Amino acid sequence: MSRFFDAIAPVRYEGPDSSNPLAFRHYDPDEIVLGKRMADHLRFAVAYWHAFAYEGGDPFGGPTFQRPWYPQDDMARARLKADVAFQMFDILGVPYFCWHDADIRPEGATFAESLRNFEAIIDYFGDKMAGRDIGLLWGTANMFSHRRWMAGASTNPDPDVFAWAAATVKTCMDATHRLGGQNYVLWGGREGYETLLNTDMARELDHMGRFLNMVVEYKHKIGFAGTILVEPKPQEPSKHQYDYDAATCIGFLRKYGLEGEVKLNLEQGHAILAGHSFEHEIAVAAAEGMLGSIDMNRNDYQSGWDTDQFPSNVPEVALTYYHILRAGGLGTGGTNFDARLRRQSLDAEDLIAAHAGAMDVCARGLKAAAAMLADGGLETALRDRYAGWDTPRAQRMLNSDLDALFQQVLAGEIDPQPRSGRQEWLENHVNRFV
Ligand code: XLS
Ligand code: NI
Ligand code: NI
Repeated sequence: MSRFFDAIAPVRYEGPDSSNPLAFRHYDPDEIVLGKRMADHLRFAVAYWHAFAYEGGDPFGGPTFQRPWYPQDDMARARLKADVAFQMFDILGVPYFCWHDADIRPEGATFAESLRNFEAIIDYFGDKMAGRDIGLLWGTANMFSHRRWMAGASTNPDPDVFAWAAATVKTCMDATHRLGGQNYVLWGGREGYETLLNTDMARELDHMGRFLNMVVEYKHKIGFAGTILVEPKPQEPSKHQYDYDAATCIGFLRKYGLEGEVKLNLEQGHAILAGHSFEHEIAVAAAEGMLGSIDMNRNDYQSGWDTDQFPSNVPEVALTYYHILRAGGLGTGGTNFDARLRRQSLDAEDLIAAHAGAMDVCARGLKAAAAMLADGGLETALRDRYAGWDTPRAQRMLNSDLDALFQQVLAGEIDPQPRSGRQEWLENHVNRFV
C-alpha cells in the first residue's frame, strides 16, 4: 500500500465560509443544479499522465519531483503508482480518471512485452475499481512520445508505423472497453508536419481519415458503447497540426464520413493556442451536435505555450459551462483536468490542493452558469436581437434570390436601421452572476 497521501484527510464540502484550504467551498456533489446532481453535470476526471507520470521537467531542466514510484520503468513501481493514484481519487472523491497506455505501464523491449505490462496494470485497475465508485472517463494511446512516432502515427510516411499505431489503438480500445470507459480519445500530437518540403499533406489526411474509420469499425466490432472523441490542437508538438480547432476537425470528420460517429474533446488551452476563446470552441461543436467532453486546463496567456495549468478563473469557466448547459450537457463526456503542477510545486499536498481548487472553480462556474440560464436575461437578449428573423417577411427574404432582393432594395422597400449590440450591457449582466 502507498503512504504517499497518508497525512491528507479526504476533501469534503464545508460550505462557502470554510477557511480550510483542503475543503470544497462550492463543490457539493449532491447539490441539485437545474434538476441534476452537481457531480453528474461536471463528471470530473483526474489525468493520470500529469498527476503521476509528469516528473517536473521543462525544456530547460530535468525532473524536480521525487516520487517513490520513479523511475517509471518497472512493474512494481507501476503498481505503486496505481496505489497512489487510487488513494488520491479517494481523497478527492472524483468520479473518473483518464490515462494513456504509456502513463500506466513501463515500456517493454517488444510490443508484446509492453502489452503484457499494460494488461497487468489494467487488471490491477479493474480490481481497484471494483471496490470503489470510480469509472474511466476515457483511455487513449500515447502516440507522440516514443521516437517511432516522431513523423506521426497514422500520418507517418512509413506504413509500418501506421500498422503499429493501429495495433496500439486496438489494445487501448480493448482496455478502455474492459474498464467500462465512457469514451475513447484520439489526440494527434504528431499528426501534422514541420515542413511542407517533406510532407504530402493530402495523402497524410487520407491516411488519418482511413485510420479513424478503422477505429470506428473496431468500436462496433467489439461492442464498445462509449463515444469516440478527437481532440483539436493547432500546434505543439507539430508545427502545423491537422486537427487545428473544432471547425477544422468538423470539416475533416465530414469529409471522411465520420460526423455521426465521432465527437470532440475540447481543451481550453488548445482553444487559446488556436486564438479562440474556450466558449467559442464549445459553441462551434455544439452547433454541429459534436460536443463530446472537455479538458479543463488553461494556458498562461503570455507564454504562448500549452502550459496545462489548473483552472482558476471563475468568469471564464462560467461562460464555458453556460455554453455546455445550453448545448444540453456533456453526455458521456466530463471535465478532465489535463493539468499539471508547476515544477516548483513539489509536495503531495500540492496535488490535492490543485485538484480540489480546480473542482471548486468549476463548481462555482457551473452554479453561475445555471443561474444565468435560470435568469434567462441572456437568452431574452439573444431572442430580441434576432426577432426580425421570426417574421414571414424575413423568411421570404431567406428563400428569395439576389435579383429579387436587389429589386426590393432599389425600390426603397428595404432600409436597414442599425441597433445597438449592447455588448457592455450584456457583460455587466454576466458580472452579476460570477
Ligand atoms: C496535449 C493533449 C493531451 C491529450 C491526450 O496537449 O491535451 O494531453 O488530452 O492525449
Ligand atoms: Ni493539451
Ligand atoms: Ni488534452
